[in-house]
Amino acid sequence: MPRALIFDVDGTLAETEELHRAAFNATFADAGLDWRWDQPSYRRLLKVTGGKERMRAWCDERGAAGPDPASIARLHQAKTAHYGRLLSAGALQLRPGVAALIARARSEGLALAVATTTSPANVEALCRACWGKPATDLFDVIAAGDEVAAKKPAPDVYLLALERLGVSPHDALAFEDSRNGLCSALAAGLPVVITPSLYTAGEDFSGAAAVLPTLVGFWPSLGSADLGQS
Ligand code: XBP
Ligand code: MG
Repeated sequence: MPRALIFDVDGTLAETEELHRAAFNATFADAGLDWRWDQPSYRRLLKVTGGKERMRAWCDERGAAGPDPASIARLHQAKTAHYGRLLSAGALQLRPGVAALIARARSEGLALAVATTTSPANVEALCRACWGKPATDLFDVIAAGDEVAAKKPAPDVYLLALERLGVSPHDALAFEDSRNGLCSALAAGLPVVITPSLYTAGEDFSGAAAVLPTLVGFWPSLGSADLGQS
């Protein structure tokens, strides 16, 4: 039985990427840029984790010099504001099984953490939109992409979450939706449950402890080496 559950946010707690994409496109339009990310482009660009890194990759892909790092950071701040507004409009729901798993983990005394590429502001906005509660009411620890040297698939953000939780990887279980996230958690020594999402279905999930369509009915009752529906 794990002592802690560590959740990815985007694609795992909720299908957020279409809202992220809309927020990027609104930001580009506001800035007078002729950039527009359609679904096929975004699928390709999602292999690059992190919004600032994704914009830089887009410029590189087009062979354009693009904005300097400070301008990329300003565009990303504007994108975060758009994303927060879209979330607060209330259209997003948690993926099936997520709320029940987190509620049960809390009631049975497990520690709960987030290990995400996105910002603490976006985690807060999502928790308020989907649970009507601040993130700190739900999660003991939040580890975010800009707090670490290297984003997923590097292990850094999971190692930070483990350090803040004070548990070893063998006593924790990670929940992810993407290959980048899987590689990050595995490299930190964690067993990983995958629920593929809109943009990650069909990726290679070799090494996952389980690949499930949703977390409905999921409870790690037999220990992290033997994961199943209960
Ligand atoms: C998700 C991401 C994030 C979001 C955008 O990766 O890569 O970049 O798409 O968030 P994961 P920001 O689910 O593996 O953590 O724009 O705030 O970076
Ligand atoms: Mg994800």
